[in-house]
Amino acid sequence: MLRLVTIPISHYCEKARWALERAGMEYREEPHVQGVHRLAARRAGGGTTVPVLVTPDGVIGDSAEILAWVDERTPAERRLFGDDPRERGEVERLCRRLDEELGPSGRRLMYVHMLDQRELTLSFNNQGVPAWEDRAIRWGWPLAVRFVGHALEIRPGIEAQDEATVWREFDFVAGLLADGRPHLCGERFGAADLTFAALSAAVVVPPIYGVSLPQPDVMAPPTAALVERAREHPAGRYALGLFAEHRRAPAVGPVVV
Ligand SMILES: N[C@@H](CCC(=O)N[C@@H](CS)C(=O)NCC(=O)O)C(=O)O
Repeated sequence: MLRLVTIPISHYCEKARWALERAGMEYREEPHVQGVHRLAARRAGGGTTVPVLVTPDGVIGDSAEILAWVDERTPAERRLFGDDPRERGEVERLCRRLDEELGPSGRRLMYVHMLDQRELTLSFNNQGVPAWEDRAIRWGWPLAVRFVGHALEIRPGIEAQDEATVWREFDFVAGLLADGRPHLCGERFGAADLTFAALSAAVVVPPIYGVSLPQPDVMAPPTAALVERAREHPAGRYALGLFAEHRRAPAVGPVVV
């Protein structure tokens, strides 16, 4: 069976889960907390980031490559990428932009908010991870905060910069949709849509997701205000609509170990 090494809340991991489940591929998820994920990723044969997908063809340590691998094995009518090479190039360019801009900025922005809300973060961060990892991160919370701060290069004021990047990328996506197109790159739901929706999850915090996420009513007021603003943005509304329409309860779900 396919194995997917994850940090359960990670939006890059959500990209991989969504693609696998949409394609009806059975897989076993191996969720880990931040820090331990590096050991797990390496042990599985990947690099230092998750998701890592272990397949009979080899190990894939990048979410965009996982999408491509899954797509090659998906029936034509369900594929995320079209056949036309020029159109595919455009889709890949857009996905790369989202992976490089929206993904890291939205993630760091939300971490800055959530690391101040220890109890709330612990209530959803550790879903499905081994018991010792859950205990370790609770006990060593200050260390975990330092690890994440270092890994993400969090420094005072960085959240203002990240928030500006998030709104810029949301405006960019809303601009694409403004001509009335049903999806980001064509008539059908595709890789750009899945990538945008999954990566926007850091700020729109969808109620439908691979693991349950806390909703604004339990967040600190500045965090709740950020999420509400993202949800009201035309791009945020688009992302929530994609989750509602295309991220249904999977016929084949992950087997969490
Ligand atoms: N380009 C990679 C980025 C993945 C990524 O940044 N994953 C994060 C989790 S959201 C990670 O593992 N970060 C921890 C680290 O860098 O140690 C992909 O798309 O798979």
